[in-house]
Amino acid sequence: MAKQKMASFVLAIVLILGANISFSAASFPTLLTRNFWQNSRPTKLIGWPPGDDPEDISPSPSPQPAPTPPPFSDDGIKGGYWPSWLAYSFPPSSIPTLYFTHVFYAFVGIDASTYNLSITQPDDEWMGNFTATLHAKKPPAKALLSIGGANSGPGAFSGMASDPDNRAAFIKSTIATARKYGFDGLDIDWEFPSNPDDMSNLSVLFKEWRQAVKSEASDSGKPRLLLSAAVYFASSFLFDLPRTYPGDAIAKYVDFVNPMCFDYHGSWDTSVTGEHALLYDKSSNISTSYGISSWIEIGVPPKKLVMGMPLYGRTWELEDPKKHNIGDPATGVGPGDNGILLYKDIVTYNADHHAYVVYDGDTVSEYSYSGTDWIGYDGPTSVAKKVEYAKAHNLGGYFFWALGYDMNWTLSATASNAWEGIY
Ligand SMILES: *[C@@H]1O[C@H](CO)[C@@H](O)[C@H](O)[C@H]1NC(C)=O
Ligand SMILES: *[C@@H]1O[C@H](CO)[C@@H](O)[C@H](O)[C@H]1NC(C)=O
Ligand SMILES: *[C@@H]1O[C@H](CO)[C@@H](O)[C@H](O)[C@H]1NC(C)=O
Ligand SMILES: *[C@@H]1O[C@H](CO)[C@@H](O)[C@H](O)[C@H]1NC(C)=O
Ligand SMILES: CC(=O)N[C@H]1CO[C@H](CO)[C@@H](O)[C@@H]1O
Repeated sequence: MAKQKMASFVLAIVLILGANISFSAASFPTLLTRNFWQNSRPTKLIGWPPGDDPEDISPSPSPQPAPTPPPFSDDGIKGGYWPSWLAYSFPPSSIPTLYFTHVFYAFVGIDASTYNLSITQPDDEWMGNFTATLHAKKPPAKALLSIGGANSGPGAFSGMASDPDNRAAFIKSTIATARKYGFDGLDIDWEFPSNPDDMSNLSVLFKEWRQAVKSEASDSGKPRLLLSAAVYFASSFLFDLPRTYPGDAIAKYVDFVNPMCFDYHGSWDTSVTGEHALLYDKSSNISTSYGISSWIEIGVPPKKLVMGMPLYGRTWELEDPKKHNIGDPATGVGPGDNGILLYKDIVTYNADHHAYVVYDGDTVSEYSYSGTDWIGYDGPTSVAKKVEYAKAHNLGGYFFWALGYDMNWTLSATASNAWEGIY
Protein backbone atom coordinates (compact mmCIF):
# COMPACT_ATOMS: atom_id res chain seq x y z
CA MET A 1 0.00 0.00 0.00
CA ALA A 2 3.03 2.29 0.41
CA LYS A 3 3.16 3.03 -3.27
CA GLN A 4 -0.57 3.32 -3.54
CA LYS A 5 -0.58 7.01 -4.21
CA MET A 6 1.59 6.55 -7.28
CA ALA A 7 -0.34 3.52 -8.37
CA SER A 8 -1.27 3.17 -11.97
CA PHE A 9 -4.87 2.98 -13.00
CA VAL A 10 -4.53 -0.78 -13.25
CA LEU A 11 -3.25 -1.05 -9.73
CA ALA A 12 -6.03 1.23 -8.56
CA ILE A 13 -8.52 -1.20 -10.04
CA VAL A 14 -6.87 -4.08 -8.26
CA LEU A 15 -7.00 -2.18 -4.99
CA ILE A 16 -10.63 -1.29 -5.49
CA LEU A 17 -11.50 -4.88 -6.18
CA GLY A 18 -9.39 -5.68 -3.19
CA ALA A 19 -11.89 -3.61 -1.28
CA ASN A 20 -14.26 -6.54 -1.33
CA ILE A 21 -11.76 -8.96 -0.16
CA SER A 22 -9.69 -6.99 2.25
CA PHE A 23 -11.93 -7.17 5.27
CA SER A 24 -13.12 -10.69 5.53
CA ALA A 25 -14.71 -11.59 2.28
CA ALA A 26 -11.48 -13.12 1.08
CA SER A 27 -10.46 -14.84 4.21
CA PHE A 28 -13.80 -16.46 4.80
CA PRO A 29 -13.76 -18.41 1.56
CA THR A 30 -10.25 -19.50 2.34
CA LEU A 31 -11.29 -20.45 5.80
CA LEU A 32 -14.29 -22.28 4.52
CA THR A 33 -12.44 -24.35 2.03
CA ARG A 34 -9.96 -25.19 4.72
CA ASN A 35 -12.88 -26.25 6.87
CA PHE A 36 -12.60 -23.49 9.40
CA TRP A 37 -16.27 -23.10 8.85
CA GLN A 38 -17.46 -23.11 7.87
CA ASN A 39 -31.38 -8.20 29.88
CA SER A 40 -29.99 -5.55 29.35
CA ARG A 41 -31.23 -2.06 30.02
CA PRO A 42 -30.42 1.02 28.05
CA THR A 43 -27.11 2.26 29.31
CA LYS A 44 -24.97 5.21 28.54
CA LEU A 45 -23.13 4.96 25.33
CA ILE A 46 -20.49 2.37 25.72
CA GLY A 47 -17.31 3.63 27.20
CA TRP A 48 -18.52 7.16 27.36
CA PRO A 49 -18.10 9.43 29.15
CA PRO A 50 -15.01 8.46 31.11
CA GLY A 51 -16.42 7.62 34.49
CA ASP A 52 -18.95 5.02 33.39
CA ASP A 53 -16.05 2.65 33.34
CA PRO A 54 -16.00 0.13 36.17
CA GLU A 55 -12.22 0.41 36.08
CA ASP A 56 -12.51 4.13 36.74
CA ILE A 57 -14.01 3.58 40.18
CA SER A 58 -10.55 3.02 41.57
CA PRO A 59 -9.30 6.03 43.55
CA SER A 60 -7.71 8.55 41.33
CA PRO A 61 -5.93 11.26 43.30
CA SER A 62 -4.95 13.28 40.27
CA PRO A 63 -7.40 16.11 39.62
CA GLN A 64 -9.63 15.13 36.75
CA PRO A 65 -10.20 17.73 34.09
CA ALA A 66 -13.82 18.28 33.18
CA PRO A 67 -14.70 15.72 30.52
CA THR A 68 -15.45 17.11 27.10
CA PRO A 69 -19.17 16.70 26.44
CA PRO A 70 -20.03 13.91 24.05
CA PRO A 71 -20.42 15.34 20.58
CA PHE A 72 -23.33 13.08 19.71
CA SER A 73 -26.49 11.93 21.38
CA ASP A 74 -26.40 8.91 23.59
CA ASP A 75 -28.22 6.57 21.27
CA GLY A 76 -25.86 3.85 20.18
CA ILE A 77 -23.49 3.10 17.38
CA LYS A 78 -24.24 3.52 13.70
CA GLY A 79 -20.88 2.41 12.36
CA GLY A 80 -19.13 2.08 9.04
CA TYR A 81 -15.66 1.07 7.88
CA TRP A 82 -14.05 3.51 5.48
CA PRO A 83 -11.61 1.82 3.06
CA SER A 84 -8.77 4.32 2.86
CA TRP A 85 -7.90 3.13 -0.66
CA LEU A 86 -11.17 4.74 -1.79
CA ALA A 87 -10.02 8.11 -0.42
CA TYR A 88 -9.99 9.81 -3.81
CA SER A 89 -13.49 8.74 -4.85
CA PHE A 90 -15.01 8.81 -1.34
CA PRO A 91 -13.05 11.39 0.65
CA PRO A 92 -13.87 11.76 4.34
CA SER A 93 -15.88 14.88 3.51
CA SER A 94 -18.34 12.71 1.53
CA ILE A 95 -19.36 10.64 4.59
CA PRO A 96 -22.86 11.63 5.74
CA THR A 97 -22.53 11.71 9.52
CA LEU A 98 -26.29 11.93 9.90
CA TYR A 99 -26.11 8.18 9.22
CA PHE A 100 -22.86 7.32 11.00
CA THR A 101 -21.83 7.98 14.59
CA HIS A 102 -18.59 5.93 14.43
CA VAL A 103 -16.40 5.66 11.36
CA PHE A 104 -13.46 3.25 11.22
CA TYR A 105 -10.36 4.05 9.20
CA ALA A 106 -9.53 0.77 7.39
CA PHE A 107 -6.73 -0.25 7.80
CA VAL A 108 -3.25 0.17 9.16
CA GLY A 109 -1.01 -2.86 9.59
CA ILE A 110 1.36 -4.13 12.26
CA ASP A 111 5.08 -4.30 11.62
CA ALA A 112 5.85 -7.98 12.21
CA SER A 113 9.31 -7.31 13.64
CA THR A 114 8.79 -4.26 15.88
CA TYR A 115 5.05 -4.70 16.54
CA ASN A 116 4.63 -0.99 15.98
CA LEU A 117 1.86 0.09 13.67
CA SER A 118 3.11 0.46 10.13
CA ILE A 119 1.94 3.79 8.84
CA THR A 120 2.26 4.21 5.09
CA GLN A 121 2.69 7.52 3.37
CA PRO A 122 -0.96 7.66 2.20
CA ASP A 123 -2.05 6.82 5.77
CA ASP A 124 0.06 9.68 7.04
CA GLU A 125 -1.58 11.92 4.48
CA TRP A 126 -5.17 10.90 5.14
CA MET A 127 -5.53 10.02 8.81
CA GLY A 128 -5.37 13.56 10.18
CA ASN A 129 -7.75 14.72 7.48
CA PHE A 130 -10.11 11.84 8.27
CA THR A 131 -10.37 12.64 11.98
CA ALA A 132 -10.51 16.43 11.54
CA THR A 133 -13.16 16.17 8.85
CA LEU A 134 -15.40 13.82 10.86
CA HIS A 135 -15.05 15.93 13.99
CA ALA A 136 -15.94 19.13 12.15
CA LYS A 137 -19.07 17.65 10.57
CA LYS A 138 -22.56 18.41 11.79
CA PRO A 139 -23.32 16.21 13.55
CA PRO A 140 -19.75 15.13 14.32
CA ALA A 141 -18.77 11.45 14.23
CA LYS A 142 -16.22 9.51 16.22
CA ALA A 143 -13.14 8.40 14.29
CA LEU A 144 -11.56 5.05 15.15
CA LEU A 145 -8.38 3.57 13.74
CA SER A 146 -8.83 -0.04 12.63
CA ILE A 147 -5.75 -2.23 12.74
CA GLY A 148 -5.37 -5.35 10.60
CA GLY A 149 -8.03 -6.58 8.19
CA ALA A 150 -8.20 -9.79 6.21
CA ASN A 151 -5.17 -8.93 4.08
CA SER A 152 -2.87 -8.38 7.02
CA GLY A 153 -2.72 -12.05 8.00
CA PRO A 154 -2.94 -13.44 11.52
CA GLY A 155 0.78 -14.07 12.07
CA ALA A 156 1.85 -10.63 13.26
CA PHE A 157 -1.08 -10.44 15.68
CA SER A 158 -0.29 -13.81 17.14
CA GLY A 159 3.36 -12.90 17.64
CA MET A 160 2.42 -9.55 19.11
CA ALA A 161 -0.11 -10.95 21.56
CA SER A 162 2.06 -13.83 22.75
CA ASP A 163 4.79 -11.79 24.42
CA PRO A 164 4.64 -9.04 27.06
CA ASP A 165 7.28 -6.85 25.36
CA ASN A 166 5.60 -7.18 21.99
CA ARG A 167 2.22 -6.29 23.45
CA ALA A 168 3.76 -3.28 25.18
CA ALA A 169 5.36 -2.04 21.95
CA PHE A 170 2.10 -2.48 20.08
CA ILE A 171 0.01 -0.77 22.73
CA LYS A 172 2.39 2.14 22.98
CA SER A 173 2.47 2.58 19.23
CA THR A 174 -1.33 2.44 18.90
CA ILE A 175 -1.86 5.11 21.53
CA ALA A 176 0.87 7.35 20.14
CA THR A 177 -0.60 7.02 16.64
CA ALA A 178 -4.18 7.63 17.79
CA ARG A 179 -3.16 10.80 19.61
CA LYS A 180 -0.90 12.04 16.85
CA TYR A 181 -3.70 11.91 14.28
CA GLY A 182 -6.65 12.76 16.53
CA PHE A 183 -8.52 9.43 16.68
CA ASP A 184 -11.14 8.76 19.35
CA GLY A 185 -10.46 5.07 19.55
CA LEU A 186 -8.67 1.94 18.36
CA ASP A 187 -10.17 -1.12 16.70
CA ILE A 188 -8.35 -4.43 16.31
CA ASP A 189 -9.29 -6.59 13.33
CA TRP A 190 -7.31 -9.79 13.82
CA GLU A 191 -8.52 -12.31 11.24
CA PHE A 192 -8.32 -14.59 13.10
CA PRO A 193 -6.97 -15.89 16.35
CA SER A 194 -6.29 -19.44 15.25
CA ASN A 195 -6.05 -21.46 18.47
CA PRO A 196 -6.94 -21.31 22.18
CA ASP A 197 -3.50 -19.83 23.01
CA ASP A 198 -4.17 -16.90 20.70
CA MET A 199 -7.51 -16.40 22.41
CA SER A 200 -6.05 -16.35 25.91
CA ASN A 201 -3.26 -14.03 24.76
CA LEU A 202 -5.92 -11.79 23.22
CA SER A 203 -7.61 -11.50 26.60
CA VAL A 204 -4.30 -10.41 28.15
CA LEU A 205 -3.87 -7.86 25.38
CA PHE A 206 -7.34 -6.46 26.04
CA LYS A 207 -6.57 -6.11 29.72
CA GLU A 208 -3.23 -4.39 29.23
CA TRP A 209 -4.56 -2.20 26.43
CA ARG A 210 -7.45 -1.01 28.57
CA GLN A 211 -5.13 -0.22 31.46
CA ALA A 212 -2.84 1.69 29.10
CA VAL A 213 -5.57 3.83 27.50
CA LYS A 214 -7.01 4.52 30.92
CA SER A 215 -3.76 5.72 32.39
CA GLU A 216 -2.90 7.70 29.26
CA ALA A 217 -6.26 9.49 29.58
CA SER A 218 -5.63 10.43 33.16
CA ASP A 219 -2.11 11.63 32.28
CA SER A 220 -3.15 13.62 29.23
CA GLY A 221 -6.51 14.85 30.50
CA LYS A 222 -8.06 13.73 27.22
CA PRO A 223 -11.12 11.48 26.95
CA ARG A 224 -10.06 7.85 27.13
CA LEU A 225 -9.50 6.19 23.76
CA LEU A 226 -12.26 3.73 22.91
CA LEU A 227 -11.26 0.10 22.31
CA SER A 228 -13.16 -2.16 19.93
CA ALA A 229 -12.55 -5.31 17.92
CA ALA A 230 -13.87 -6.71 14.65
CA VAL A 231 -14.59 -10.39 15.31
CA TYR A 232 -15.92 -13.59 13.75
CA PHE A 233 -19.72 -13.61 13.46
CA ALA A 234 -20.02 -16.09 16.36
CA SER A 235 -18.19 -16.28 19.68
CA SER A 236 -16.80 -19.75 18.87
CA PHE A 237 -15.39 -20.86 15.55
CA LEU A 238 -17.66 -23.39 13.91
CA PHE A 239 -14.92 -25.17 11.98
CA ASP A 240 -11.35 -26.25 12.39
CA LEU A 241 -9.69 -25.96 15.79
CA PRO A 242 -12.32 -25.27 18.46
CA ARG A 243 -11.70 -21.86 20.03
CA THR A 244 -13.80 -19.26 21.73
CA TYR A 245 -13.27 -15.55 22.19
CA PRO A 246 -12.59 -14.39 25.76
CA GLY A 247 -16.06 -13.19 26.73
CA ASP A 248 -15.09 -12.08 30.23
CA ALA A 249 -12.18 -9.95 29.05
CA ILE A 250 -14.33 -8.43 26.31
CA ALA A 251 -17.10 -7.61 28.79
CA LYS A 252 -14.59 -6.05 31.13
CA TYR A 253 -12.03 -4.28 28.97
CA VAL A 254 -13.44 -3.67 25.49
CA ASP A 255 -15.99 -0.97 24.72
CA PHE A 256 -17.69 -2.99 22.00
CA VAL A 257 -17.08 -5.73 19.43
CA ASN A 258 -18.15 -5.79 15.79
CA PRO A 259 -19.18 -9.34 14.77
CA MET A 260 -18.76 -9.67 11.00
CA CYS A 261 -22.18 -11.11 10.23
CA PHE A 262 -21.66 -11.86 6.55
CA ASP A 263 -19.84 -14.17 4.10
CA TYR A 264 -21.80 -17.21 5.30
CA HIS A 265 -22.05 -18.52 1.71
CA GLY A 266 -20.12 -17.69 -1.42
CA SER A 267 -17.84 -18.72 -4.25
CA TRP A 268 -16.34 -21.56 -2.20
CA ASP A 269 -19.64 -23.45 -2.53
CA THR A 270 -21.32 -22.97 -5.88
CA SER A 271 -23.54 -26.08 -5.71
CA VAL A 272 -26.54 -24.13 -4.41
CA THR A 273 -27.50 -20.47 -4.05
CA GLY A 274 -27.07 -18.92 -0.62
CA GLU A 275 -27.74 -15.74 1.32
CA HIS A 276 -24.42 -14.67 2.75
CA ALA A 277 -25.77 -12.49 5.56
CA LEU A 278 -29.10 -14.03 6.43
CA LEU A 279 -30.59 -13.31 9.86
CA TYR A 280 -32.24 -16.72 10.30
CA ASP A 281 -31.42 -20.15 8.99
CA LYS A 282 -33.65 -23.04 10.04
CA SER A 283 -31.16 -25.68 9.00
CA SER A 284 -27.84 -24.34 10.23
CA ASN A 285 -26.08 -22.26 12.87
CA ILE A 286 -24.45 -20.12 10.22
CA SER A 287 -26.71 -17.12 10.64
CA THR A 288 -26.64 -13.69 12.23
CA SER A 289 -29.21 -14.55 14.89
CA TYR A 290 -27.14 -17.56 15.96
CA GLY A 291 -23.94 -15.52 15.93
CA ILE A 292 -25.36 -12.72 18.04
CA SER A 293 -26.90 -15.08 20.58
CA SER A 294 -23.60 -16.98 20.84
CA TRP A 295 -21.89 -13.73 21.85
CA ILE A 296 -24.48 -13.07 24.54
CA GLU A 297 -24.05 -16.64 25.73
CA ILE A 298 -20.37 -16.13 26.57
CA GLY A 299 -21.17 -13.11 28.71
CA VAL A 300 -20.73 -10.17 26.37
CA PRO A 301 -23.45 -7.65 27.25
CA PRO A 302 -25.78 -6.99 24.29
CA LYS A 303 -24.90 -3.28 24.51
CA LYS A 304 -21.34 -4.20 23.58
CA LEU A 305 -22.40 -5.96 20.37
CA VAL A 306 -22.40 -3.99 17.15
CA MET A 307 -23.95 -6.16 14.42
CA GLY A 308 -22.25 -6.21 11.02
CA MET A 309 -24.09 -5.88 7.72
CA PRO A 310 -22.64 -6.07 4.19
CA LEU A 311 -23.02 -3.43 1.50
CA TYR A 312 -22.30 -6.10 -1.10
CA GLY A 313 -23.93 -9.27 -2.36
CA ARG A 314 -22.75 -12.67 -3.54
CA THR A 315 -23.82 -14.17 -6.83
CA TRP A 316 -24.48 -17.58 -8.38
CA GLU A 317 -25.21 -18.99 -11.81
CA LEU A 318 -28.44 -20.98 -11.65
CA GLU A 319 -28.56 -24.48 -13.07
CA ASP A 320 -32.17 -23.92 -14.15
CA PRO A 321 -33.52 -20.36 -14.59
CA LYS A 322 -36.92 -21.60 -13.39
CA LYS A 323 -35.47 -22.70 -10.05
CA HIS A 324 -34.45 -19.45 -8.42
CA ASN A 325 -35.04 -19.83 -4.69
CA ILE A 326 -32.51 -19.75 -1.88
CA GLY A 327 -30.77 -23.14 -1.87
CA ASP A 328 -31.63 -24.04 -5.45
CA PRO A 329 -29.00 -25.75 -7.62
CA ALA A 330 -26.24 -23.60 -9.07
CA THR A 331 -23.31 -24.26 -11.36
CA GLY A 332 -20.86 -21.47 -10.52
CA VAL A 333 -20.52 -17.87 -9.51
CA GLY A 334 -22.67 -15.26 -11.20
CA PRO A 335 -21.90 -11.67 -12.16
CA GLY A 336 -19.28 -9.59 -10.37
CA ASP A 337 -15.76 -10.05 -9.17
CA ASN A 338 -15.51 -13.74 -8.32
CA GLY A 339 -19.18 -13.65 -7.38
CA ILE A 340 -19.12 -10.40 -5.42
CA LEU A 341 -21.19 -7.38 -6.43
CA LEU A 342 -21.26 -4.13 -4.49
CA TYR A 343 -24.72 -2.94 -3.51
CA LYS A 344 -24.53 0.03 -5.85
CA ASP A 345 -23.75 -2.34 -8.73
CA ILE A 346 -26.59 -4.65 -7.72
CA VAL A 347 -29.09 -1.79 -7.97
CA THR A 348 -27.73 -0.94 -11.41
CA TYR A 349 -27.71 -4.60 -12.46
CA ASN A 350 -31.30 -5.10 -11.34
CA ALA A 351 -32.48 -2.04 -13.27
CA ASP A 352 -30.50 -2.83 -16.41
CA HIS A 353 -31.65 -6.47 -16.51
CA HIS A 354 -35.21 -5.88 -15.29
CA ALA A 355 -34.37 -8.47 -12.67
CA TYR A 356 -36.98 -9.95 -10.35
CA VAL A 357 -36.32 -8.72 -6.81
CA VAL A 358 -37.51 -10.78 -3.84
CA TYR A 359 -37.52 -10.12 -0.12
CA ASP A 360 -37.44 -13.40 1.82
CA GLY A 361 -39.06 -13.00 5.22
CA ASP A 362 -38.01 -16.43 6.55
CA THR A 363 -34.32 -15.63 6.32
CA VAL A 364 -34.59 -11.81 6.33
CA SER A 365 -32.59 -11.38 3.15
CA GLU A 366 -33.13 -10.30 -0.42
CA TYR A 367 -32.24 -11.73 -3.78
CA SER A 368 -32.68 -10.91 -7.41
CA TYR A 369 -32.48 -13.00 -10.53
CA SER A 370 -32.46 -12.58 -14.25
CA GLY A 371 -31.99 -15.55 -16.59
CA THR A 372 -29.48 -17.75 -14.83
CA ASP A 373 -27.95 -14.91 -12.76
CA TRP A 374 -28.80 -14.97 -9.05
CA ILE A 375 -27.72 -12.37 -6.47
CA GLY A 376 -28.15 -12.70 -2.68
CA TYR A 377 -27.76 -9.50 -0.67
CA ASP A 378 -29.15 -7.12 1.92
CA GLY A 379 -31.58 -4.57 0.50
CA PRO A 380 -33.77 -1.92 2.12
CA THR A 381 -36.27 -4.34 3.67
CA SER A 382 -33.75 -6.78 5.11
CA VAL A 383 -31.55 -3.96 6.41
CA ALA A 384 -34.50 -2.33 8.18
CA LYS A 385 -35.58 -5.68 9.67
CA LYS A 386 -32.08 -6.50 10.86
CA VAL A 387 -31.68 -3.13 12.49
CA GLU A 388 -35.05 -3.68 14.20
CA TYR A 389 -33.70 -7.03 15.38
CA ALA A 390 -30.61 -5.31 16.78
CA LYS A 391 -32.78 -2.80 18.62
CA ALA A 392 -35.18 -5.43 19.90
CA HIS A 393 -32.23 -7.32 21.38
CA ASN A 394 -30.78 -4.17 22.96
CA LEU A 395 -27.60 -4.36 20.93
CA GLY A 396 -25.16 -1.46 20.97
CA GLY A 397 -25.70 -0.75 17.29
CA TYR A 398 -24.71 -1.93 13.85
CA PHE A 399 -21.96 -1.36 11.33
CA PHE A 400 -21.53 -1.66 7.59
CA TRP A 401 -18.68 -2.99 5.52
CA ALA A 402 -18.02 -0.75 3.68
CA LEU A 403 -18.55 2.94 3.08
CA GLY A 404 -18.44 3.63 -0.63
CA TYR A 405 -20.32 0.47 -1.66
CA ASP A 406 -23.83 1.82 -1.02
CA MET A 407 -26.05 3.24 -3.76
CA ASN A 408 -26.29 6.94 -2.98
CA TRP A 409 -26.22 6.12 0.77
CA THR A 410 -29.72 4.62 0.56
CA LEU A 411 -29.09 1.57 2.76
CA SER A 412 -27.08 3.75 5.15
CA ALA A 413 -30.10 6.04 5.46
CA THR A 414 -32.52 3.11 5.78
CA ALA A 415 -30.50 1.61 8.63
CA SER A 416 -30.09 4.93 10.39
CA ASN A 417 -33.79 5.70 10.17
CA ALA A 418 -34.72 2.23 11.41
CA TRP A 419 -32.33 2.68 14.34
CA GLU A 420 -33.81 6.09 15.17
CA GLY A 421 -37.35 4.79 14.67
CA ILE A 422 -38.01 7.17 11.77
CA TYR A 423 -40.21 5.83 8.97
C1 LIG B 1 -9.00 17.25 3.80
O1 LIG B 1 -8.52 17.10 2.48
C2 LIG B 1 -9.32 17.75 1.51
C3 LIG B 1 -8.83 17.34 0.13
O2 LIG B 1 -7.44 17.28 0.09
C4 LIG B 1 -9.26 19.25 1.75
O3 LIG B 1 -10.04 19.92 0.81
C5 LIG B 1 -9.79 19.52 3.14
O4 LIG B 1 -9.67 20.92 3.44
C6 LIG B 1 -9.05 18.73 4.18
N1 LIG B 1 -9.75 18.88 5.44
C7 LIG B 1 -9.14 19.00 6.60
C8 LIG B 1 -10.00 19.18 7.79
O5 LIG B 1 -7.92 18.93 6.71
C1 LIG C 1 8.09 2.12 17.61
O1 LIG C 1 7.25 3.10 18.20
C2 LIG C 1 7.81 3.76 19.30
C3 LIG C 1 6.77 4.69 19.87
O2 LIG C 1 5.66 3.94 20.28
C4 LIG C 1 9.05 4.53 18.84
O3 LIG C 1 9.68 5.13 19.96
C5 LIG C 1 10.00 3.58 18.18
O4 LIG C 1 11.06 4.31 17.63
C6 LIG C 1 9.32 2.80 17.07
N1 LIG C 1 10.23 1.83 16.54
C7 LIG C 1 10.46 1.74 15.25
C8 LIG C 1 11.45 0.68 14.82
O5 LIG C 1 9.92 2.46 14.42
C1 LIG D 1 -25.91 -25.20 16.83
O1 LIG D 1 -25.38 -24.73 18.06
C2 LIG D 1 -25.91 -25.36 19.17
C3 LIG D 1 -25.45 -24.66 20.43
O2 LIG D 1 -24.29 -23.90 20.22
C4 LIG D 1 -25.52 -26.84 19.15
O3 LIG D 1 -26.05 -27.50 20.26
C5 LIG D 1 -26.06 -27.44 17.87
O4 LIG D 1 -25.61 -28.76 17.76
C6 LIG D 1 -25.60 -26.68 16.66
N1 LIG D 1 -26.29 -27.15 15.49
C7 LIG D 1 -25.66 -27.49 14.37
C8 LIG D 1 -26.52 -27.91 13.23
O5 LIG D 1 -24.45 -27.45 14.28
C1 LIG E 1 -27.92 8.32 -7.45
O1 LIG E 1 -27.60 9.71 -7.43
C2 LIG E 1 -27.32 10.24 -8.73
C3 LIG E 1 -26.85 11.65 -8.55
O2 LIG E 1 -27.71 12.35 -7.70
C4 LIG E 1 -28.58 10.14 -9.58
O3 LIG E 1 -28.32 10.63 -10.88
C5 LIG E 1 -29.00 8.68 -9.66
O4 LIG E 1 -30.22 8.58 -10.35
C6 LIG E 1 -29.15 8.07 -8.28
N1 LIG E 1 -29.40 6.65 -8.47
C7 LIG E 1 -30.31 5.97 -7.79
C8 LIG E 1 -30.49 4.56 -8.13
O5 LIG E 1 -30.95 6.48 -6.87
C1 LIG F 1 -0.80 -15.20 28.99
C2 LIG F 1 -0.85 -16.25 27.93
O1 LIG F 1 -1.87 -16.85 27.71
N1 LIG F 1 0.25 -16.46 27.25
C3 LIG F 1 0.36 -17.43 26.17
C4 LIG F 1 0.56 -16.75 24.87
O2 LIG F 1 0.80 -17.66 23.85
C5 LIG F 1 1.91 -18.50 24.05
C6 LIG F 1 2.06 -19.37 22.83
O3 LIG F 1 1.71 -18.71 21.68
C7 LIG F 1 1.73 -19.30 25.31
O4 LIG F 1 2.87 -20.08 25.54
C8 LIG F 1 1.49 -18.37 26.48
O5 LIG F 1 1.21 -19.12 27.62
